Amino acid sequence: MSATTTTTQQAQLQLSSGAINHALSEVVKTDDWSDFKFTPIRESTVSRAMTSRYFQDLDKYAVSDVVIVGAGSSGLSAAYVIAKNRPDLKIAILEANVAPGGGAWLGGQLFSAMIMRKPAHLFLEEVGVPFEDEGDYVVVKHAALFTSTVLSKVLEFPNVKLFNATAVEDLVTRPAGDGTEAVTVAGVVTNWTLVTMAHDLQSCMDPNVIELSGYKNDGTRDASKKHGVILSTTGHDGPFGAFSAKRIVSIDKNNKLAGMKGLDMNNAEAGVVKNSGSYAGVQSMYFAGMEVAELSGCNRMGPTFGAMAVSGIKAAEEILKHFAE
Ligand code: AHZ
Repeated sequence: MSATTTTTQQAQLQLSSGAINHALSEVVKTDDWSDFKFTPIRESTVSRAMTSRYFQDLDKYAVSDVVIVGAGSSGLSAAYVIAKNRPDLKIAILEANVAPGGGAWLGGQLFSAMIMRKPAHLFLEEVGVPFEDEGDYVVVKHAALFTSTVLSKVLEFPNVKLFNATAVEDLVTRPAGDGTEAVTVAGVVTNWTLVTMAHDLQSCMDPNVIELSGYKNDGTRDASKKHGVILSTTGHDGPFGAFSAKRIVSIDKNNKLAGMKGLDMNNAEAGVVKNSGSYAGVQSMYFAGMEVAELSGCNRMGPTFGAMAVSGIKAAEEILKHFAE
């Protein structure tokens, strides 16, 4: 404790007059806050505390083992499972929005409650989200409780970095090396979202990249290492949504974007889960969540979120198997 801190605290140490307990009770002993002070700080110290860490993270995650594109309910669920099982993997999450969470801050339309069909409630139990049990389905009292809980757990893992306000605007590709025209993904092309949205207004705002692990300087695979993977969970089509699905079908000549079908809860949730995971056409590419519906032509489910968590878990399991083999 610095001398200044001690002086500040001593000045504030007065006899407690009431029984109100809060985090500062030991520092502020009465309800008179007139002398309250913070420890001193230079403005530049605040800048450096943020920027040094951010640039260290950019450096550390310039080569990542798992790149998750999109921090909605499916991407965050997958991130949780991968980070929990493999603390040695570097996991970068890219989220175009300032606020991570995608559409899972509300249960549907403007309603608070989030519905999950069983057995997705087992994921809620694991991460510690309380719910009401309605028999075949469960209800979380507010979707924000699900999202904030999973998000907080994911961000606590030391091997996860969330880069928000950062859009993926292309994929890094390399020849698959099998003598055909096939390609593999080897990273993502990133930019500040506001720049991505304003490219037409600026003459040149070149992007940055995050490369997948397991490549040599000449761009060929290092056979002695496991190569990294991209998991795309950018949701259904929209201003940003279905980003990698749209890009990948323009790269993979053998596939077409099937397009999300109309709402059918029962078929949609099973369909998204079954079709989530690795993408057959392009090595190292995985999908989960509603982006799968666009890619594989599944129905949409509307406001039931079980398939988001479970497709994230399934894709995570396949990715974990890849790194375990
Ligand atoms: O901002 C997007 C959102 O947070 C982000 N994203 C999209 N494109 C991106 C890009 N770079 C970086 N190019 C990008 N981030 O991806 C996130 C997607 O979250 P989401 O909640 O939209 O998708 P999800 O598949 O995880 O959950 C979908 C929830 C839905 S939609 C639906 C229906 O319409 O019927 N039903 C459910 C349960």
